[in-house]
Amino acid sequence: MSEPPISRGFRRRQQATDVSARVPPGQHLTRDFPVLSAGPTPETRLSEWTFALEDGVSPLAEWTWEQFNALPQTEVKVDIHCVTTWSKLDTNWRGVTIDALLDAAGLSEAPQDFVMIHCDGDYTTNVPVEDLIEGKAMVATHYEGRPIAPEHGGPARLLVPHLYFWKSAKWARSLQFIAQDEPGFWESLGYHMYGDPWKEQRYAGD
Ligand SMILES: Nc1nc2c(c(=O)[nH]1)N[C@H]1C(S)=C(S)[C@@H](COP(=O)(O)O)O[C@H]1N2
Ligand SMILES: [Mo]
Repeated sequence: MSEPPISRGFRRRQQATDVSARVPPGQHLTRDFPVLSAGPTPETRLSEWTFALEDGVSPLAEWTWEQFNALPQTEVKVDIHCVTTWSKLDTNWRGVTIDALLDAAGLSEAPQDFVMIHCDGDYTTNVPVEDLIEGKAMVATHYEGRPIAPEHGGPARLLVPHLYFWKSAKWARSLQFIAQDEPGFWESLGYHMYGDPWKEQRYAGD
């Protein structure tokens, strides 16, 4: 099996020479990589792992682990911001962009305007389609050159670095396109529906 092509992706905020200009309001920098999980780390065998796209309740596409890893790969270096106030600069990830997934599914565009991400362990989170396409997000399989550790969302997690990190769903298994925005797990518990760290959209009403 030949290796898939790897490209450099994600437009990012212009690299600020001043590090403090890269830290959103109310955040502080950390060098650690804290683990934040609402439940236990699921153990899904790669032989049973699939990743699916769905339009409402209709299946659109599904990939096995082997098929998923044969899709075009993109590498990014991005800053991440958790709502618990830590931010981490220059994290390196590799995975499959949502554009590449749509392409591989034979879709010229997303069928609906919103997405619910579903995960092993029943975590969900909602993101508008426009925040996932045009190089803004990926389903990542590698962190700092290695497979993502299970506690950090391996084998595959969503990466939407321009929103608070709770949107970067760990153990992601499907993207469900939906017509109306609906709250996911944290959003149902009072967190913001969108979660822009630069606007400090932490809780509903912010
Ligand atoms: N499936 C799943 N994804 C999740 C979470 C979770 O509990 N379950 N926590 C979210 C939150 S609140 C954050 S800050 C990040 C934490 O990712 P990390 O543990 O790799 O730092 O994952 C997000 N994705
Ligand atoms: Mo978080």
